[in-house]
Amino acid sequence: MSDSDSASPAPVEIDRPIPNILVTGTPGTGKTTTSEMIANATGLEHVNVGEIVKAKQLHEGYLEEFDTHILDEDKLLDELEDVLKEGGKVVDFHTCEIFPERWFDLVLVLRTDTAPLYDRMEKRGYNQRKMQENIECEIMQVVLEAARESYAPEIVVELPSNTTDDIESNVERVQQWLEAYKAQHA
Ligand code: DAT
Repeated sequence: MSDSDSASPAPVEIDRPIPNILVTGTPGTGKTTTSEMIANATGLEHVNVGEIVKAKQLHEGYLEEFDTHILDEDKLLDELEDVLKEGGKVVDFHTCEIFPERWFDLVLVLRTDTAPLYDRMEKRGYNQRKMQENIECEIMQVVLEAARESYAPEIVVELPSNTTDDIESNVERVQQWLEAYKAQHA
């Protein structure tokens, strides 16, 4: 299948002078670290969706077996709609398919090899079940496939996130992309 597969969504043209970027990927791939660095380098504002969900209780309880909160999607979308309408945000979340396509101008999907991903999750104290699920999710490229099904292929970019050098070069790529975007939308 090519990137221009006819089943993929067409690009949604929204004329925002400053773009919104979604940084997504399996937990532990480096979304928060990368988003913070993008924000520091560009002046865009980091929106950590996981933190908002917890702080504003946008969930319907906690699932102990999976060590995760059950997201209240409607409440979350209502909350974020206002935040994102001005543009200029770097949104960091492990799920990408729940958001309206029109919200984002660039979708970065971070990818990490099994060994470093395992180490990072172990350091975080994830239980075995959660680690195994996330490793499988990463190997099966679940988030990448979801991003490709939910957004126009030309705005979805897969980026390696195994080392700190990867983070630096990813941030540089975003800086270059942002300059081009701003020039086009000036
Ligand atoms: P996420 O937000 O995707 O769950 P994170 O940014 O919180 O991930 O990173 C988890 C841990 O892994 C954190 O200690 C920083 C480290 N890390 C993330 N990306 C990395 C990378 N590309 N190289 C080295 N360490 C990384």
